[in-house]
Amino acid sequence: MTADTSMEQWTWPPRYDETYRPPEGQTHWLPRRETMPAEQREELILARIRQIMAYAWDNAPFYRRKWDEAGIHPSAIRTLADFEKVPVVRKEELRADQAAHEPFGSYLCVPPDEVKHINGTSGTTGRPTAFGISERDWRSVANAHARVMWAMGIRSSDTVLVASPLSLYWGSWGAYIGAERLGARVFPFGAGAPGQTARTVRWIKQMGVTVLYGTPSYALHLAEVAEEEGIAPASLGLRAMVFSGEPGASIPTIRSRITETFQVGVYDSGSMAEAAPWMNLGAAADEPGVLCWQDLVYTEVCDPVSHQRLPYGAEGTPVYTTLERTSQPMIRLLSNDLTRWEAPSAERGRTYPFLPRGIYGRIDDMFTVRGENVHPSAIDEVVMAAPGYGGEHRIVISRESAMDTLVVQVEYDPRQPEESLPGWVERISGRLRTVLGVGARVVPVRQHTFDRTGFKARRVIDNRELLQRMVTDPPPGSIP
Ligand code: 8LQ
Repeated sequence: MTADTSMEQWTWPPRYDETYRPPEGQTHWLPRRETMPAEQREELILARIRQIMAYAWDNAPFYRRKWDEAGIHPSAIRTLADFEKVPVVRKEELRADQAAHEPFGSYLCVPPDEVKHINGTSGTTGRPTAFGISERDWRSVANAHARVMWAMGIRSSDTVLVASPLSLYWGSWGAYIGAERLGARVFPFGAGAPGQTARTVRWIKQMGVTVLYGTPSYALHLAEVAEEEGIAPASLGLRAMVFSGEPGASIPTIRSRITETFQVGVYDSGSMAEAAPWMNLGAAADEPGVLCWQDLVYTEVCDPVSHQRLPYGAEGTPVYTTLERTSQPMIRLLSNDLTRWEAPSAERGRTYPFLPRGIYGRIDDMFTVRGENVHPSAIDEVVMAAPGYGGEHRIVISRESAMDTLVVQVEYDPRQPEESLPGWVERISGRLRTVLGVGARVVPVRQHTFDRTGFKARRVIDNRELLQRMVTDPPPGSIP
C-alpha cells in the first residue's frame, strides 16, 4: 500500500483517521483535497482509477468479463481520455448479474463474510438490487458524507433529523452516518408511516432539530401538515435542509418556496445509491447547484449515446466511478440522468466541476409532445411558482386522434375566490407555453385531490401507452 502524501488521507484501500475533525471555524474538512488545482487532482484520480481497475480485474468476474469483451485491459488506461473508452455499466446489468450470482453479484470484490451492511433498491419495478457493503466502505461513506455536510455548514452543535425511510434506502443511512461522523446529534426519524408527518412536526420542535434531511417533496408536505396543525413552518427552528433523491433543491422556484416557507438554507445533494458516497454531488453553499467532489466519486458528464465525456458547458448524462469503494466498486456507472456542467473555479471555494441546476431530470422521464422534449421538472417549476398553488399537481399525457396532449391538473389554494380561477388558469397555461414551447391544458382541482408523498414524488401519468395497448391488444369482444 502506498500512501500519496499530496492529498490528505488518500490511500488505497481507503483508511480514514476516525479521530480527525477540523476546528469548528475551518471552512474545509480536508483543505488540500478540496482546493488544489483541478489538473493536479486529476493526475491523482487517474492513478487511483488504474489501481481500482486492476483491483476489479483481479477480484470481480463481472468486470473482467465485461472489459475482456470490449478488448480493454486495465494496464491500457494511461490517461483520463483512455478511461472514456471503458464501457459503461447499466443498472440492468447489475440486476442480471445478481440474479445469476446471488446474493451480491460477481462484482462483489470482497469475501461475502466481509459484507457487514445490506441496503438495496426499493424494487418497485423488477428485481431489486442488493448493496453489500463492507465495514471499510461503510466508514469511507461516513467520512465522505461528514466532509460534504461540513461544507454545508453542519457542525457538532446541530441536531440532524433523517426524514426519509430508514429501510432499504441508502439515502437515509448515508445521511445518518455522515452526520454522526461529523459529531452532530442524529435523530433517525424516518418517513412514510401513517400519521408520521404530524409527529415529525412535533418532534422537530421538542428536540430542537436544526437540520432536516429528506426530499424536496417531503419538505413541501411537511409545511402543509405543520400549517394544518396550526404551527408556522418558519417557527419550527430549522436552520438548514439537506435534500437528495429527486430534482427540486436546485430548481429556483421550488427552492425559494422551501426557503421562504421554512426560512432555512437549502442544500442539494445526491447521485445514485449504487455509487455511494452519493453526496459526491453535494452543495457547499446555500445556493442552487452541486459540486462534483471528484476525489470521492469521479463524475464524467457524458454524451448519452457514445458515453464519451463532454466538454464543460455541455448538457449530458452523469457517469460515476467510485474511488473509495472496495466491496462493490462502480466503474463508469451510467445514470441516465440529465445535467449541465461547468468547469471548476477557485471562486466557488472548492476546485470541483459544478452542476448549476443540479440534476434536473432523467432521460427516460422526458417525454415528447408535438415534437418538443419536455422535462417534468420544468412543469413542476412553473406550477409550483404560481401564487395560489394548492400543494400538488399531476401531469397527464394522452393521445387524442393521433395528437399527444398535455394536461396539467393543478390543485388550487381554497383561499382563492372561485371567480378568479379562469384568470389563474390562463396565467399558468401562458407561462407553460413560454417555458415548454408547447401548449398545455391546465385543469384546476380542489386541494388534497392528490396523495402527498413522504418520499420521491411521482407526478407523471402517461395515458398514451394505455391507449396504445387498447389499439394493439383490444379487450375480448370489442369491435375492431
Ligand atoms: N436523484 C437523486 N438525487 C437527486 C438530486 N439531488 N436531484 C435530482 N435527482 C436526484 C441515495 C441518494 O439520496 C441518491 C438517490 O436517491 O439514490 P437512488 O434511490 O438510487 O435514486 C437515484 C436517482 O434519484 C438518480 O438517478 C436521480 O434520478 C434521482
